[in-house]
Amino acid sequence: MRKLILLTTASLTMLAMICVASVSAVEISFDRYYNNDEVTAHLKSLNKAYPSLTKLESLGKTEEGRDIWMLMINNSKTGSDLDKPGIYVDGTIHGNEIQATEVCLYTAWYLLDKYDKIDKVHELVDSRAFYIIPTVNVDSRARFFEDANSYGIGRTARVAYDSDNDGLLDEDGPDDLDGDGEILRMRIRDEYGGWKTDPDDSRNMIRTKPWEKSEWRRLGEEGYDNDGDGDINEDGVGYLDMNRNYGFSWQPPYVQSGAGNFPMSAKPNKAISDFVISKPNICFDFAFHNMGGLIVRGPGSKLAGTYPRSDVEVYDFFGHEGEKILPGYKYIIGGMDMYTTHGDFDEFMYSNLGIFGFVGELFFSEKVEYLPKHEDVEDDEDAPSRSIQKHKFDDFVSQGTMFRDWKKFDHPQLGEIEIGGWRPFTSRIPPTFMILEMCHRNASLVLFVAEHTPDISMKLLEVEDIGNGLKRVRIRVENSNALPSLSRTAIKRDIYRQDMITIEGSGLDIVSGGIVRDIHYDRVNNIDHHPEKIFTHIPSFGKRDVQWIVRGSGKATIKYDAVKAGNRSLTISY
Ligand SMILES: [Ca+2]
Ligand SMILES: [Ca+2]
Ligand SMILES: [Ca+2]
Ligand SMILES: [Ca+2]
Ligand SMILES: [Zn+2]
Repeated sequence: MRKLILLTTASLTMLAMICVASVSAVEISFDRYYNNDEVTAHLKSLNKAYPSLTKLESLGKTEEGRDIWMLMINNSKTGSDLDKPGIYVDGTIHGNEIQATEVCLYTAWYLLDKYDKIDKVHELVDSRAFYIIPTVNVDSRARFFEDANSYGIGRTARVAYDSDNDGLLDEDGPDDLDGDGEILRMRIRDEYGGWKTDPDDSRNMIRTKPWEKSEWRRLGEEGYDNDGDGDINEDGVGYLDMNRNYGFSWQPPYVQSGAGNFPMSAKPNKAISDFVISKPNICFDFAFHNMGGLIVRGPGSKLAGTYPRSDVEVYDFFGHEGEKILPGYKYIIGGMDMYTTHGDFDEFMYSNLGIFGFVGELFFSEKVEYLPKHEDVEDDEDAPSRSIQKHKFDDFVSQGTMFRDWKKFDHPQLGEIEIGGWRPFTSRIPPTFMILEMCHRNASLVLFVAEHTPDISMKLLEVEDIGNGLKRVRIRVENSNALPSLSRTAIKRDIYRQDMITIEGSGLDIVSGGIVRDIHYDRVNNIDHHPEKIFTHIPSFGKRDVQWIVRGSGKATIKYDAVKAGNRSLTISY
């Protein structure tokens, strides 16, 4: 018997060895939504399974004392993260936009799990640093799972605010009247209420025409008048919108709703801004939200001005490719094509720190509509309304799990009402069977941008004897990728030191040095002081030619040292 067990163990080990190539060190299935404890556990497992590739750090505590986790993916064997171009990814700054966390978690998992399986991923992880903060608004996302909730509740930071100026803070938010664990909608019979039952589907309501009698008035989310002031749900939790609380062109709440009392007043905002400032190597940031199926760039408001042409070209390069990686998504400009925002993360990153970035608005409502072919709908006036199509999708694809039909409830303040509507994990959030594709395609855009962080190479163009014991040394510094070593905004606003190209060698006597302005006309911008040290930047898919006039002969080392594009060196003989 004992022998048999040993034999079985041995064959199991062998089987495990055979399977090792396809097995994941950390198994995470992306067919459900994970609550905060589960997300934390996944991050800890990834960190434990990939100790030399990851560092898991709490950037600080939220208002309710939860950790704000940041998973750094950087191969410590290939150097410090600060010496590599960095990509920043975060999600769920709006606490009810929960799937953004899954996209971040998937991106982290994919980079690590595929490190030894896909050459391209291996190369990316070895040469770039990734900073992934799956959940910014940890408190509200955690409560989205824990509390009675609705798809529309939980955008705010957990900072009390007197929304109705009655001297009481957060005294009257929605209540789960019928105790089913969900906050749905209320309606009451009212012949002047503006709504009637849809004859095509009794679950649906449609607006009445001005001359028609109504059946229903809509009363918003379930709730009582908790403080007896005559209003229901007039002052729920918050409202501080962390994506209006960042420090570029912050505007007070009477201009920008949800701005908070001062910039970075919410704890995650302060923690994250301190963090990004400590990582000047970040070249690009992604902030995932829902919804709309959008790839959004700034400017988010007129106060940010217009972006320089060369930076717009970089944005367009990624945006247009992004629309193909993410079918159905549109690449847009936030402040022009959507609405004006002040104090948002994206503008803070670009206008204050000169860092390119996208807001990813995950998921769009057409994904949960029961659409016949698009052309048919446009020509067909009898096509069912969008809300009926959503009901049909629920009936036939989600098996009726998305909507709760109206039922009577005896409200102590309103009398007989009805409660029903779209349930919490619907509407802004895709059904669970759609999670994996959403995650993979969005992670693919992150990887595409990561591939295009500046990749600098140097080559010797010439060492030319120009007489009188002098030699002309020319080198070319090239960037084969789309992201420049510094954005135009970073250069214009002098946010970072520029890239440094130095030449040194024992006995090297440098007469002059500078950037070759025009190689064909032989024009050089010589610098006045310290010609051994030249400051510049390398454009998107561009180059810089550098020249030194030196005396004598020997060996010299040329070094390129950049804040966002890493370091390179080249040894030459002259
Ligand atoms: Ca109040
Ligand atoms: Ca309820
Ligand atoms: Ca009230
Ligand atoms: Ca009140
Ligand atoms: Zn959002």
